[in-house]
Amino acid sequence: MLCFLILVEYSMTNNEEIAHAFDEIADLLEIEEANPFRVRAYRHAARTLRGLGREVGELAARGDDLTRLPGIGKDLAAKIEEMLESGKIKALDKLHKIVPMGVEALLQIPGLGPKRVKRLYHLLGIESVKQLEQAVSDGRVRELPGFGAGIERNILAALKAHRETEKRFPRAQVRSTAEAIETYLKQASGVKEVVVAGSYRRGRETVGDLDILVTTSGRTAAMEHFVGYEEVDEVISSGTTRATVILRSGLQVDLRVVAQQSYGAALYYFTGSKSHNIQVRRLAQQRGLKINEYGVFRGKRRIAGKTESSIFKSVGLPYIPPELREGRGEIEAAYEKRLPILVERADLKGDLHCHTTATDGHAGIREMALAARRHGLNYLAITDHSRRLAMVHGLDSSRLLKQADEIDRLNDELKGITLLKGIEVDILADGRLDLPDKVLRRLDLVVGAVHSQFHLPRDKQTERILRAMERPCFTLLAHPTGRLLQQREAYDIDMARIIKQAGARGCFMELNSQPLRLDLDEFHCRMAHDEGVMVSINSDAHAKQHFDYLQYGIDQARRGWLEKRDVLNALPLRELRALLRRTMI
Ligand code: DGT
Ligand code: CA
Ligand code: CA
Repeated sequence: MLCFLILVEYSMTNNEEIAHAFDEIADLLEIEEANPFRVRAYRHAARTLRGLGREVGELAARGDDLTRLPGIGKDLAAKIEEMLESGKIKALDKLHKIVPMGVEALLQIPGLGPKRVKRLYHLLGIESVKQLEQAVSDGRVRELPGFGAGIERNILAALKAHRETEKRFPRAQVRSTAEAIETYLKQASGVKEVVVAGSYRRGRETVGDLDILVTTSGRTAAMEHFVGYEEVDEVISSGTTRATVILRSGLQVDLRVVAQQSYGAALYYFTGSKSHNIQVRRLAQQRGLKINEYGVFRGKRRIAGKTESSIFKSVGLPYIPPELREGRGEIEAAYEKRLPILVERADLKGDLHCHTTATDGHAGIREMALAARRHGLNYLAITDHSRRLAMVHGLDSSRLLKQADEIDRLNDELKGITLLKGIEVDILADGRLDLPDKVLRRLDLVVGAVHSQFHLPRDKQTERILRAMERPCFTLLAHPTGRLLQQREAYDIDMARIIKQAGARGCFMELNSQPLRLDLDEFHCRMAHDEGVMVSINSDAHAKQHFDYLQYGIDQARRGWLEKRDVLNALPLRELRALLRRTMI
């Protein structure tokens, strides 16, 4: 709390940020058909601020009367002060709530100012980019006053560009590309460090483009080498210090070449996120420092920049891991020395979800066990599907019990890995489990999952899962939302309620590490962390090599602020067993 007060008290916003906020207010007021004089007043004030030649914060701190600036009345002076003090303006927050988000998004489309957006919204009821596309193709847009065929063409072109920039790639899908480019760039003469920064380094589940940073002694050699990469389809731009290309896969790659002494500053800057960077820049300003991609400066003197740690140190912060840099409270936490110590792959002692040839896996129990051991795991739960999933030959009671006997035999024989007896039991539409309690009780753990009826209404779907969690043997909820990145939406459930209930019931949530699942997502992980509900980071392996997926789960867990103590399968086997016994009620 203390640090939060410090941030507020010294928050130093620059003229451009206030001008930008005023322009936003003007746009939204205009869309809301407010008094044109008010709209104009905000625009005028924004112009004044941009042309001021010195920071308005300095004037305010000196006690100058801001109403003496051209176009700034009492009301606007108060808003400037509000922004200087708190970094935001309540009136703007209010407008954001009134104007639908999709309408605001229309403002981002080139050629659509507030006047045209207002007409689209009020005359045609358009509230999203998607609806705009439909209206254009229906020919409704060109009929509007102030539009016409020329504007329509511009909008179409802008919509096309918009669609392309919207395109994001699952991170796992670009990983091999990122690693191949890294290796390739290291072959250029004079290249020293190569690192992929941006959202990729922050471990986001999808990335918009790759941002690669290179330090080198000979700039042009690195650049020429880069644009000559065989996968490059189109060179968008290339200069001496930066280049942008599009690969054949459609993925954009930005390259920056920096001097060794700026490496830390550039790595820090291009890792982002933007909102994290802006918050740290404010801290720097409070200390009279300037921070950019070349370093941290007091006046003309560079005081930091060689390493990332030096950047954080210069603003009085400990090192913040990239996964946390989203401007979601990590700076306050760092200040108050309560940053989480994020879980690492090496913390995982076992895996509680995998399949074998008994159902839809590609390897037998023994092979899976040996593969898990090679991946450094001490225990592995065998959790094949239950009978309801007939197309994968799901296990009925008798096959399941036979499998349990086989596991007992293998445990006598195998060294360095312990198999646990489990099942991925289907949660039926009414919340019952697909196998009887008396059979489930014979297992070490019961993983419950939804595989059907994805479209139940929110309360029904939530109740269904809550009811399943009430079953006496229920251990953990697998892939809790069922989403598949860019392929299938999460089912509509009240995750806050489910996580709370897991806490009350003493059962657990899965973070499924399959690269297109990553389910729980980062927000849900953080919810679990906040509620003290343990998460099991599982591979859901269907083949020997799938234990590699655990790394993706770890990346996601770190974005969700999870620590070792939040992770069920970071427990040593003995402690895990004790806990599992307690969940059986
Ligand atoms: P993406 O590519 O959409 O998945 O997300 P990022 O975070 O990789 O964003 P990108 O590629 O646009 O920019 C890379 C980093 O560069 C970003 O995380 C922070 C930094 N950056 C870009 N634009 C700005 C800016 O306007 N202000 C500041 N402070 N940093 C920026
Ligand atoms: Ca990027
Ligand atoms: Ca970029």
